[in-house]
Amino acid sequence: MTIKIEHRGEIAVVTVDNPPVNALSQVVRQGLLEAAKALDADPSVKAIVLTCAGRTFIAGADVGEFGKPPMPPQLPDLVSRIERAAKPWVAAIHGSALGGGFEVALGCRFRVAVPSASVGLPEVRLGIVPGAGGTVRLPRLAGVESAVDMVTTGTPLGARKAHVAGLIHSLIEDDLVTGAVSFARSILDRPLPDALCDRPVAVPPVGFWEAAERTVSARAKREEAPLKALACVRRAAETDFAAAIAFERETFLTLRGSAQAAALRHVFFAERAATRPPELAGLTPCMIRSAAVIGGGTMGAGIAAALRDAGLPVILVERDDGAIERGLANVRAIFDGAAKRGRISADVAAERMAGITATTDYAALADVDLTIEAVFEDLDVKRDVFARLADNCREDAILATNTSYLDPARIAERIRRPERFLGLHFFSPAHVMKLLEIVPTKATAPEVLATGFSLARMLNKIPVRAGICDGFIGNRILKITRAQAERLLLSGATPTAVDAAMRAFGLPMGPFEAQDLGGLDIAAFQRKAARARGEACFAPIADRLCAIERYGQKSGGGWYDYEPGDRTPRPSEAVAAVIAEEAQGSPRRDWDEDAIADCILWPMVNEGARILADGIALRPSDVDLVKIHGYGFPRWRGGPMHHAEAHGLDAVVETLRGLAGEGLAEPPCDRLLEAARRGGFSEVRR
Ligand code: 3H9
Repeated sequence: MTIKIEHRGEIAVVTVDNPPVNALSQVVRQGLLEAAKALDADPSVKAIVLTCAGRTFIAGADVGEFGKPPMPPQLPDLVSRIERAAKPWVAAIHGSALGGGFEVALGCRFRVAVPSASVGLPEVRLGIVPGAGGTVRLPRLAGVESAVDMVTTGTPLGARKAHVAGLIHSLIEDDLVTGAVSFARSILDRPLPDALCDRPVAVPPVGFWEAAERTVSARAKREEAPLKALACVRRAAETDFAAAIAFERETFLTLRGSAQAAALRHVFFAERAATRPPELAGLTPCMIRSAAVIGGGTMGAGIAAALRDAGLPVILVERDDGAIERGLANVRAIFDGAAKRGRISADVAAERMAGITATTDYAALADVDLTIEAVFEDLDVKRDVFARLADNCREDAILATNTSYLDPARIAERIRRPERFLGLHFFSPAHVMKLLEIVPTKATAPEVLATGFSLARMLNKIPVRAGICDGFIGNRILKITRAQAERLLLSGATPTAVDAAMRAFGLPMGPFEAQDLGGLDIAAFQRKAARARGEACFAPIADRLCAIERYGQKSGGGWYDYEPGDRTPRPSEAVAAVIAEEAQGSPRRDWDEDAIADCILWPMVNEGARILADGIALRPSDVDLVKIHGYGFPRWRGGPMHHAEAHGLDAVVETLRGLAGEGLAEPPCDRLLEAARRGGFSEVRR
């Protein structure tokens, strides 16, 4: 039974049981509406406790229903019915009361919660605004400032803070339902507070809305929902309850059908599917209770910090005492930075650091469950590390490499029990970036692969399985992006125009600014290695810039010039001269922002399709997650594959054919053509 009613004396306990997260699907709405009516009519009931079975309170509307025609009863009507019930409802919250779940709780006259619970209105993260009175009731309860903050960021509030802010009436330390029933009894002979719909909204100070609009629009960049959510709260403050509810509902319904909401829903489900790939269902991952990181450079230090953030004790291995000092300093800088920014306290920073032991002695790794190698990208150096790991670690310890370009299978060639080996490709800075490419070799045992996914969950990262090829999924596409960016320069665009177009598309920075920030030397080093393997690499201008030691910001100039101590990119005459020389004889054309974006994006999608055809990525949504979480592709565009589908694959194919005709891109690959014929990548199953 989805809705269960039980009587504890004069208190009725209504339990929602709709796994996994008690989403408000039609049957839940219907059941709650009927319960509200029945309990109003039952003279033995004086108050109602609303609680949920399983891991959480109601986590929101059923997002899976958003693409379908709405089915009655509507959530706003249910919330009003509970709010106007003849007897007081008490929401008893554990886990998360989110979105529609929190809106139901706001319809209840009282809210109690366990201290570990959280409440919030995360709708903007799905490209929508609350649609059942959240933006209208919350300012009446919490004040306009708090409501604006919660509604426009979507960030939930922990129960303790929510209690202080007056959103929760009481914290229940012991059994939630027992505590909630006692609470309900305690309010029976007291006058009831006004329902939220009957309360006024306190007027904010002069200039508040203008300041909020500036803050929200700067943060939202080109996302539509946060500013619309702000407009809803403003309407709640400036009109009566019914008019504000109508405005919110209209905004919700319009946004629900928007391209951004569709993209964000796609990402929402892709992220959840990524953590539990169906092909690994039923496998038991190995326990990870301790870890070691080999190499304390930027990557190694970031990985060590991520492991410590997840509570694992970490051994950091380096070559000598000097390298140990530098490695520890790198990790310390991460925790000190987090403490400075207020993300963690100084005590927590010290505790994280105390959990790291540094050594040069591989014998110290005799009992670790997991080792992650993050040393120099050189096959022999890495093989040497793994030979030592194999000699010193337990037979069942998992041995992982963080290589970004080398073939993990070749790194593992000589180790004993290669089934415990896999690639775990972190992105820099590893303690921040959400993406983890998990790269099994043919020998990797299924349980070891499954452990990669469970580790990602421990580290709060998005795992994506990648096959072995140059650059795996992400860097293979990055190579195409960079080549396209250079093709644009050779045919008449400037670095400034290309970067501006990609920022206008929604990327945090353009391809040339990004290279200047990261350093051109890293890619040059990789091209050198690739050419030594006999592979062709297209980077005529970047090669010339590296030859004159223009490596980016670190050398005072790269694609742009920089003034000392200033990171503002300035167009460079030296670079313009190199481009002009390299472009001699190439046909030139005019480029506007859209054409530039097409020339970069559609070849990325074409490569994504090839990656699928090669089995390097298993799902188009995996390619999307890689670009969003590893490379800053705008989440509200849904990733390149979703974006291409939403744009129309026929149009993508046509543009690619045009670019290929001008020598500016590869023609569409078979997989892309097939997807275009079938109307989407997901339809193409092998
Ligand atoms: C809304 O409420 C609009 C209203 O204002 C207006 C209406 C008129 N729907 O994350 P997990 C599934 S908008 C459907 O791994 P956790 C999820 O796909 C909504 N399904 O668990 C997964 O399925 P599977 C506002 C949902 O314990 C499974 O549940 N609410 C929904 O790590 C487990 O998910 C939100 O945005 C949903 N709403 O975290 C809250 N939510 O097992 C979104 C989850 O088949 N949800 N699923 O892969 C969350 O933030 C987390 O799920 C939560 C639990 C924190 C609750």
